[in-house]
Amino acid sequence: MLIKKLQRFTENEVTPKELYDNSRALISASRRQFLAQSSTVMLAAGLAPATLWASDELSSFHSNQSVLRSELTPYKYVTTYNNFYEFGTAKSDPAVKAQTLKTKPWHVSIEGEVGKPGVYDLEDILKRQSLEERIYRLRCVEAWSMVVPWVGFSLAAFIKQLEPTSKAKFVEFTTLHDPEQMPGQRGGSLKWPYVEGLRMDEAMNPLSLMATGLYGEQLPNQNGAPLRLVVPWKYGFKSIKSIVKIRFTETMPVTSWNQAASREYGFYANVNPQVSHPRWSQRRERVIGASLFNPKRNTEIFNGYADEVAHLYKGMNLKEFF
Ligand SMILES: Nc1nc2c(c(=O)[nH]1)N[C@H]1C(S)=C(S)[C@@H](COP(=O)(O)O)O[C@H]1N2
Ligand SMILES: [Mo]
Repeated sequence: MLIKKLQRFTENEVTPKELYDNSRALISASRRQFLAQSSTVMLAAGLAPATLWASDELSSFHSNQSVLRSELTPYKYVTTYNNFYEFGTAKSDPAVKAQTLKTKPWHVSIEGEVGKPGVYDLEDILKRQSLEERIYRLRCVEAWSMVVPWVGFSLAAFIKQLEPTSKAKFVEFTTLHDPEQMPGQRGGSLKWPYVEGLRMDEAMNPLSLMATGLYGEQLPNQNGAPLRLVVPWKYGFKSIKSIVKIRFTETMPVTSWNQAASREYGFYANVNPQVSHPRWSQRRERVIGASLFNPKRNTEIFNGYADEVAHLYKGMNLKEFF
């Protein structure tokens, strides 16, 4: 297999140790909360490998992040209440069964309408990206939500480096297909591999994140290690995990959930309290990890990110294109 080496962004390299130390200041706030909320201090004390931080240029938070910070979902829930059907359909399955997934080495194949196709080593991809912490709400179509301090890099910046052609109208993402490692793929809960997609302008929106970590740590396997998408204004199923292929296409990708039940799961899947799932309402959401006395909140249009993304859908009937 041909493994392309990406050119380095900067000449003056900083050592992984320096990068890690610089990043500490940024993550200390979330880590403090993590310490407070984590049942085992040992977990929190475990240091993230230095390679998590590829750059010392960690950008500032989005405006709504200080509000969200007070609502962070405890690490314990973020990493034990998961959807990752490759490891089973129960929420508790991924945390147990994904531990043996081999995430190193990891390669990502870049294909289709793009100037720089090829199979890239994830380590080489990361050398060119600026990692940031971004606090986003993840809203599942099953009507629950959590707030997660993700670590990752801008999908838009990455796409620009890959030089898509003028024919690239959509981006398709594919998860690893390996039934030996992913027991859920031996059964037919979905058609494997898991595929998701975005329109090009959605992918280029500054909110779209390629996540490599959370809570200042490397991404746990159950959360989609070593590389997953996070699109905060869409239902959680768009945020595809353990990505091995990114393909630029002229036509709308055929996505797994849409293919499984097209009446229930649209391609756009924008969070919208006014458009019900055929079998249940999307008006309210259960806050994972919150106290029993405050179990639900009103779901917001575009999951609260309307200022940043509503313009992408101007003139579109959101009931038709759900
Ligand atoms: N490959 C893959 N990606 C996936 C899924 C999956 O089953 N397989 N589940 C999706 C769904 S439905 C949700 S809600 C989120 C859950 O992410 P989390 O477990 O990190 O909270 O992952 C999404 N990404
Ligand atoms: Mo979901």
